[in-house]
Amino acid sequence: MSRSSQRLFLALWPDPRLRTVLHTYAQQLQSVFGGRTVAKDNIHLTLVFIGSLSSDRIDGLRKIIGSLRAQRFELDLVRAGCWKRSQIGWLAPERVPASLNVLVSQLRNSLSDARILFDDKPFIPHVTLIRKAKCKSKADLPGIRLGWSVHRFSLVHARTLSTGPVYETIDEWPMK
Ligand code: 2AM
Repeated sequence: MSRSSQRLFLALWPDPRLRTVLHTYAQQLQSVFGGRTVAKDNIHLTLVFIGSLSSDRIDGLRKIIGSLRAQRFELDLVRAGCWKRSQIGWLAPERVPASLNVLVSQLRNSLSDARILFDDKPFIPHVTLIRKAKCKSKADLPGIRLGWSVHRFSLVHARTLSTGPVYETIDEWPMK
């Protein structure tokens, strides 16, 4: 990737207190699924993965996204699971709030209008807590019930260092 482009995605970023709780769940998941836990500061829920975008288009992207109006919602993370193919252990809601689906649709439409490419696979909201998971039986998993009051979303720059991924928030927007 050239230095004049950045790898970007839009995400919900938990506040530090919730990240700590999520990281505790990550350790519980790890004892069942194996693999390695996602670093506490890296825990998030991806809304749209954009990938590489030329740096000179980022201000335009921020303007477009900043003009959207999004509604707050409550996200109840009550399901834990593991995807063998991607070797990911995750938490997810049982029911996807309508406002979350609306937000993702608005973001995708705005990106399409601006001719910005993104990963358009079906949106399956999940918080990745384990990578390189072995995905054994989840019979031993403790019950999970975690409430997340979502009132902002973020544009994030992803970099891969020798020590692992580093995510830097470029901008964030409140929800009404
Ligand atoms: P994951 O947690 O399910 O792996 C940064 O890479 C974030 O973007 C991760 O949360 C990752 O999801 C998500 N993502 C979604 N689509 C992606 C893609 N095509 N390539 C890389 N990351 C992707």
